[in-house]
Amino acid sequence: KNKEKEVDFDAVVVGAGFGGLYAVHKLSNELGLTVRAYDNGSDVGGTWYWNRYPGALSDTESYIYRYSFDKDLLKEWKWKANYLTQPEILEYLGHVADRFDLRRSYQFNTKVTRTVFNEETNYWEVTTDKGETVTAKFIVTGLGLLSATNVPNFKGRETFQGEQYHTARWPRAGVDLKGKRVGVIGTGSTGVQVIISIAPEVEHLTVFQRTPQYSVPVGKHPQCEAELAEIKDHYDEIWKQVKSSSVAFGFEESTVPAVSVSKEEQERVFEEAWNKGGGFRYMFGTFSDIATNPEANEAAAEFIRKKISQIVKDPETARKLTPTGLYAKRPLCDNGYYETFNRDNVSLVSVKENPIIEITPKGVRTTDGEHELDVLIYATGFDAVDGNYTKIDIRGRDGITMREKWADGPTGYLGMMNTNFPNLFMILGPNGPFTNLPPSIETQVEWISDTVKHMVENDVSTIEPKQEAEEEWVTICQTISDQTLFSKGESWIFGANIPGKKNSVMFYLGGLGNYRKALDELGFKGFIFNRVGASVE
Ligand code: FAD
Ligand code: NA7
Repeated sequence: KNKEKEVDFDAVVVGAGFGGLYAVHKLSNELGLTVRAYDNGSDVGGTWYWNRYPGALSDTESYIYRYSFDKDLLKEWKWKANYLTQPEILEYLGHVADRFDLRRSYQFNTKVTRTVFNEETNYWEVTTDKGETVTAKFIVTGLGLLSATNVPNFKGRETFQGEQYHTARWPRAGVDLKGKRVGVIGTGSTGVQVIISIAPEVEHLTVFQRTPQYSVPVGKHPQCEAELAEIKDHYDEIWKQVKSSSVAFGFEESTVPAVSVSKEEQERVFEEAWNKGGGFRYMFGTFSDIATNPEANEAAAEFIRKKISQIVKDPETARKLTPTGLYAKRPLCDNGYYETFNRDNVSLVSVKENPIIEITPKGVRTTDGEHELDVLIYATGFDAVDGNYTKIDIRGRDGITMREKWADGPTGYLGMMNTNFPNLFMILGPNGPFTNLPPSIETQVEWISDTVKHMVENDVSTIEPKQEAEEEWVTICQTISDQTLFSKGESWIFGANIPGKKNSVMFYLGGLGNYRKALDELGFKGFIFNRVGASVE
C-alpha cells in the first residue's frame, strides 16, 4: 500500500497571526502544497484579533510593523500615523488574507488539542477540539509568543458581580466604561495603554500596580503622504538595515557606551531620545551598554525617575510610581502614562505595599480596604513563548511529550525545531530572536519553507535537529543572555511572571542580524535527515 497517498495534507499550519498567515502563503501559494490551517479565533489576525482593549497600539513604528515580502503590498498600503492602532493592524492582516486568498485554507473557531508523530508513516496526526483528526507530513505552528493569557488565580474571582475581562479577551462588541468605576490590575505595556485610554471616560479608575514601570514617550504623530512616499521610496534600504540590525526597530543601535561619555552628554542623548519617542530607541539607540552595564543602566533609569518626579504632582503617587530596580524588561513607551495619575479620577494602589487579599462581589480587597468596582480589567499579561504549546498534547518519537521535554523550561533549535519532534516547525518558538517581530517571523517562515521545499524536492521524509546541535544553540542563548541585565530583570522574557514557571532562557538575545547570519552559516549542519529507510546526515 502506498502510504504517501494516505496523507490528508502536505502541511498543517496552526495560527492565523503574522506567522501562520505567511506560512500558509509560502507553503500553499508558492510551493503548491496542500495545506489545512486552524485558528481558535473566528477570523485571521492572531494578537490583533484578540487584543481589542481600548488603546491597543503597536510599539513598533508603522512602516516596519508589517510584511516585507511583497513589494506591491508595501507600495500600496497606507497608514495614518507612525504607530498603528489594533483596528488598523487587523484590517491590514485581513487585507493580506484576502489578497493572497489565505482564508480558504483555514478552519476557524477550531483549537488543535493533540498532535502525535506516527513513526510508521512519518506523518503527524493532528486532532482538534471538533473531534476531527487529519494527517500531514509537516506541521507549522504559529501559536503566538504572547497569546496564552495569564489570569492570576485571586481568591474569590468568580464571586465578582461586576464585569471582568482580560485585555486579550476583550469582547468584540466593546465594553461601555462611561461613568463606571473601573479597576485595572497590571501595569505592563498593555496596562499602561489601557489606563491612558480609559481614564478620561470612566467615573473612577483604580490602578493596581505590582512593580512600577520605566516608560518613555512613544512619540506618536501623524504621517503625511509625503512622508509615506519617502519611506516607500527607500524600502529596500530600510529592510536591509532592519534585518541586519539587532532589535530590528528601524534605527541604528548605538555603538557608544554611556559610561564613556560625560553626565551632561548622557542627559543630552537621553533627552533627545525622550523627545523623539520609542522604548527600544531609548534603550538601544542612545547608548550601547544600557542592557549590559549596571552603571549605564542606572543612568538611563535615573533619567526616567527624574522625569516621573517632574511630571507627577502628588509626591506620594510619584513615590509609588517610581521604579527602583533595573531597567531590564521589554522597554515600554506610552502616550502620557505618568501624566494620567495627575487626574482627579485616577488612583493608584501599590499591591506590593498593600497586597490583594481577594476579589469580592463588590470589587477588590487589598490590605488597606475594599475598592468597589463595576468593571475589573486584568492587564496581567501572558504565559509567554510556550504557553500555547503546553496546552496541546504534542507527542514526538517514542511517545515523548513536549511537556516532558520542556519541564525545565522550553527549548528550541534555532527557535524553530526540537529533537525527537521531526517535521514540526515552530514560528517564534523558544530560543528564537527577541526583536520587532514581523521581520523575525518572515526570516523563520522563509527558512521553514526553503527547508520544506528542499525536502520535497529531494524526497526527504523527515528532518530534526541533532541533540548536540540543539544543546549547543541553547548554550549560545544562555551565554548571550548571561551577558545582559535582562536575565536579572523579572519579566515574561524569562518566564518570571507565571507562578511556578521555571525561569529559563527563552530567547536568542543576539539580535536579528546575527540570527540570520547563524541560519546562513549553519545551513543544515545540525540536522538529521531521513529518506525512506535510510538516515542521511
Ligand atoms: P499571534 O498573532 O499571537 O497568533 C497566534 C494565533 O494562534 C492566535 O490567534 C491563537 O489563538 C492561535 N492558536 C494558538 N494555539 C492554538 C491552538 N492550539 N489551536 C488553534 N489556534 C491556536 N510585537 C512587535 O514586534 N511589535 C509590537 O508593537 C507589538 N505589540 C504587541 C502588542 C500586544 C498587545 C501584544 C499582545 C503583542 C504585541 N507584539 C508586538 C507581539 C505580537 O504578538 C507579534 O508581533 C505578532 O503579532 C505575533 O504573531 P504570531 O503569528 O506569531 O502570533
Ligand atoms: P506584562 O508585561 O507581563 O505585564 C503584566 C502586568 O500584570 C505587570 O504589571 C505585572 O506585574 C502584573 N501582574 C501579573 N500578575 C499579577 C498579580 N498576580 N498581581 C498583581 N499584578 C500582576 O504583560 P502585558 O500584556 O502588559 O505585555 C506583554 C507584552 O505584550 C509586552 O511586552 C508587549 O510586547 C505586548 P509585575 O511587573 O509582574 O510585578
